[in-house]
Amino acid sequence: MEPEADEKSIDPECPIMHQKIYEKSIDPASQTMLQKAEQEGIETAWDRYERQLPQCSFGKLGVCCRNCNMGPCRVDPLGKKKPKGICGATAEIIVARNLLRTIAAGAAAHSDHARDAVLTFKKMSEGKIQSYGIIDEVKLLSLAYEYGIPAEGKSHEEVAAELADALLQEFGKQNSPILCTRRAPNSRLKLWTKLGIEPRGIDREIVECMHRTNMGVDNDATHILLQGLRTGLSDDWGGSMIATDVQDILFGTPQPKRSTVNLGVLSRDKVNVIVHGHEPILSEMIVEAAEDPELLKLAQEKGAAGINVAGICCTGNEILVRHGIPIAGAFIQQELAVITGAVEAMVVDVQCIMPSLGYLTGCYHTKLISTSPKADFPRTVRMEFHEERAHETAREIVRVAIENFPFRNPGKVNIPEEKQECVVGFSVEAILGVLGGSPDPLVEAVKRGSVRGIGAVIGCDNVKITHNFGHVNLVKELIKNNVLVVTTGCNAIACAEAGLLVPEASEIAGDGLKAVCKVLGIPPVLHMGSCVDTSRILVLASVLANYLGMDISDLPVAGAAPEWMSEKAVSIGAYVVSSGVFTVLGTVPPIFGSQAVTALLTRDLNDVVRACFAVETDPFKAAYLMLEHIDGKRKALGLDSGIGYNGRFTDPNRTPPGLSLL
Ligand code: SF4
Ligand code: MSK
Repeated sequence: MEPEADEKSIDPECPIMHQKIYEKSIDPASQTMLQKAEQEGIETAWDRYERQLPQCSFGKLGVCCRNCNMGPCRVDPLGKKKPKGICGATAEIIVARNLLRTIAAGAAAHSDHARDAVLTFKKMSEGKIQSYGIIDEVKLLSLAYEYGIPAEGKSHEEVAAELADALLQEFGKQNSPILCTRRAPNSRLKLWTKLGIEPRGIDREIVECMHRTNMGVDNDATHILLQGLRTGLSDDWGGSMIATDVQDILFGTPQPKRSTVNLGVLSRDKVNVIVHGHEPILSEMIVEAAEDPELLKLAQEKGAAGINVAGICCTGNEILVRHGIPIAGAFIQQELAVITGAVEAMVVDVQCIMPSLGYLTGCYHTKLISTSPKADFPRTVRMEFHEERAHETAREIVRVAIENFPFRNPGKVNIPEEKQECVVGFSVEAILGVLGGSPDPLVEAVKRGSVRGIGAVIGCDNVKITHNFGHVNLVKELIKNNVLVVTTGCNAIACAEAGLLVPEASEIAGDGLKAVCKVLGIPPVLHMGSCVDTSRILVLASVLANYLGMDISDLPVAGAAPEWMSEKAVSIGAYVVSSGVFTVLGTVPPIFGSQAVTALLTRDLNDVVRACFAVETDPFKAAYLMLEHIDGKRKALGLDSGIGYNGRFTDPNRTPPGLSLL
């Protein structure tokens, strides 16, 4: 494969192995920090990955089970030597059970995040905490309306209190369905009901997954996987959507704004405070504390020019899309940020935080501050965060960072130059606003073929694929072919780092998309928020489908997760496909130990939920698959599907997705 321009950014003078750094990341800022790590003898996730190789092939195929203590059992996927576990479980059963547990874990992470957001919302509405308030009153009232809560004659706080109780009930409903699913088109809702996968209470679905996969319970792969779809749906149309909505009420619904991303946002002369994790309940308070005049004065007294807050991962995305606070990097860059030697404090809450950070920060002056009652890590400064003392704790955290500034070792500081402008904050409300209040202009652009379709590209980074290679190349291929891209999570950060989140990026888009972006003044890639905000993408799909009177699966829309790694991404995959969107996975899920499960997920699901997965590690081929799918949907709608193809993948006789990996 010929390297593209953005792959050739290695310093030719670098004394260490160019190819190795090149294979780790295509991002120049990350490459600089990887060189620094090697020169300083600092270990990163890539080094630990190399030491893990070869990774266990049973694990990769999904055919190891330790669900009871007769095991662990590892079965032979070809059924020759050890075709069954001790209890008689086949590869098919084991792969399906493992997948169900993964979905449950991912859904639990998203929805427990949502639960905490609702509990904060409830305490705020009852006047028990002072640090939070109602910022988006329109969203409060519209959500109350959805939940059947009359607002007349009540204060906003009273409405919020009733709404909080209604939202909390969504977690524990025993038999009745959760309500956010009503945003989906009727056809989808009917299909879920017919299949018996309309989700009940979010907690109930997750617990049922654990029950079903307990030794000797559910042992039919299809039956097991249907519960996986239902649990995924309870995540998106329950947990994730609730988290997004409540956070919008508390902190504001994102609107387009400019900011900057990448390691170069760290400051040479200010106190650098990085917030990393997922919950804006904390990061919002850190942002406020960093503007406190008393703390700014203290920073000056310590020799700093100010206080610079930057994000990593999705808590970074939350404050980026709402306030334009810069992002220092995505998941895989968390260690690289510390390696700059310029971070006074890395403040973490939950999810996607590497336990390596405590050891790594010990090599620099950085303080790793863990804050969540649920999550601690080796070698942290523990400063537990509770909403009742939110302001005070945030101020104490920022004070610790300031006090640490004089201990920065200038000899160890190397902040990469690279920082990239971006425009972010495209909530569904913001997108409709850009369109003038109605989906019509976008629908018309799709009908004419100026916009071929919509690509939803999301998900993490993964050391198994060159950092940003999958994200950036897949998205570029899509926009070159006139597909408007919506993005969340670490894909959004990757796109921002590659300069794809500015209106000027439409210059590399196809002519149709370029013209639409210019008229609307938008980038060809729209940043919709954190990984939990993937719910916004399905709300947008529902708005379009409802507007057109069709199902989500009829739309020229395709999804992808080019570098996914988290269990949360598996839950997202389950709900996106169950909602009717064909989705390409860019790293290989542990399902190929069972041909039956693989065939179900990559083909037969089409007959069940009218969408399925593909697995394709080459981002150029993945883009081609998405375009093929989008064109197929266009054709079915009677729209022009002969728009042509402008890309790198040209092999029409490719092996069907996934099957080459069996
Ligand atoms: Fe082995 Fe069955 Fe126990 Fe799994 S549940 S560890 S396959 S005996
Ligand atoms: S942070 S879940 S690595 S998107 Fe949401 Fe990024 Fe994936 Fe974590």
